[in-house]
Amino acid sequence: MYTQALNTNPDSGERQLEDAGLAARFQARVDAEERIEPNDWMPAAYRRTLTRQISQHAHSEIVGMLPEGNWLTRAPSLRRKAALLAKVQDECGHGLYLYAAAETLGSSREELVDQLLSGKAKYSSIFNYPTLTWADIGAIGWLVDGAAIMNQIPLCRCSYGPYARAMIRVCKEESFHQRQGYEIMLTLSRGTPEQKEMAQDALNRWWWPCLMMFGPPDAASLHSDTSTLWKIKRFSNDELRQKFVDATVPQARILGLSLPDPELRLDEESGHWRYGEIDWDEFKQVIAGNGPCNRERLAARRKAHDEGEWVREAALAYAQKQRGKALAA
Ligand code: FAQ
Repeated sequence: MYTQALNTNPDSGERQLEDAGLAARFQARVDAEERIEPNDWMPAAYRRTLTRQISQHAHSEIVGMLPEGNWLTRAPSLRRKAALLAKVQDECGHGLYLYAAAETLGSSREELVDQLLSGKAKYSSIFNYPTLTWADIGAIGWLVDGAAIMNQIPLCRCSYGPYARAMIRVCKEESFHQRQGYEIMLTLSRGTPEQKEMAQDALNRWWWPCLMMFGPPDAASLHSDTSTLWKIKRFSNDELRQKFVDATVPQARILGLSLPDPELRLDEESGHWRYGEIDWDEFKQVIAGNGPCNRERLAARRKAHDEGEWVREAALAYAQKQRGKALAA
């Protein structure tokens, strides 16, 4: 184990030599599939990239509650409402584990949340699309959670221990989310012609944004090379996108729904479903803050943050009081 305390005078040549040695040992540990833990020495860039990815992942879970929260009061039955409520609460829990994992890297929760609220930190592009009908809740569970699982299963083997461990529980819960979404789609697609049409319309609107969730094409990915070297990423953006398409096409067929891509075809040789061109301009617009709901989502988060200030203050005062009691005892 190499600790941060080994970093001495930042300007000395000795420090550089020491860092080179530490960096080599760090990489050897990663290559040997050892887990890196919070108190271990790690390169500053590894710490930065993990803080960025984990906190953006946390923000995605928290902002991701908003499109579905919109339907909690309008779920078509008590059973659907209970399942959706449980799902949205799980997402909140995922955000909390992930903020806690990011905090182990040295940034405070307040700093990370400020980055979201100020628009400096990103969150997943997918949550900037509106939920227009009940079928959108089915499409989110089936496709958005399906894409999230595809991306997150490999993160259970990420080199950073706290992130990898958080992902295990998150993935188990996402798998329930995916099934609740698919079941909604199955019910609608076997229902009246209007219900089937509603399911098809939701699929048409969510399909392409879901493919964008995996990030830019490999050639345009900024962080993939280093994240792969450090075993944060185990598969590239395009590899995971392809796995998702291959898994989802047969599911759409069972539903009797068609994917909105005239170029979709099975490549017999490779066994992969080849898909048409993704609109990367739309992706860039959405991550630049100009998607259909970006402003609405951030405004909702800012309002919740402001209105929750008294709760944070009260929780802090209570914790201080408890600590005082424990010290006095
Ligand atoms: N949206 O160099 P890369 C969920 C940014 S959780 C927005 O390829 P990287 C659960 C990227 O940050 C969904 N920005 O980046 C749920 C970078 O910008 P930066 C969230 C995106 O990190 C379900 C720039 O583009 N999941 O859905 C997106 O190596 C239902 C260059 O990209 C995670 O966060 C995007 N889609 O790979 C909740 C998983 N894609 O940071 C509610 C963890 C890329 O330099 C309801 N994250 N960018 O300013 C990851 O696996 C990776 O961060 C990737 C991106 C694969 C997302």
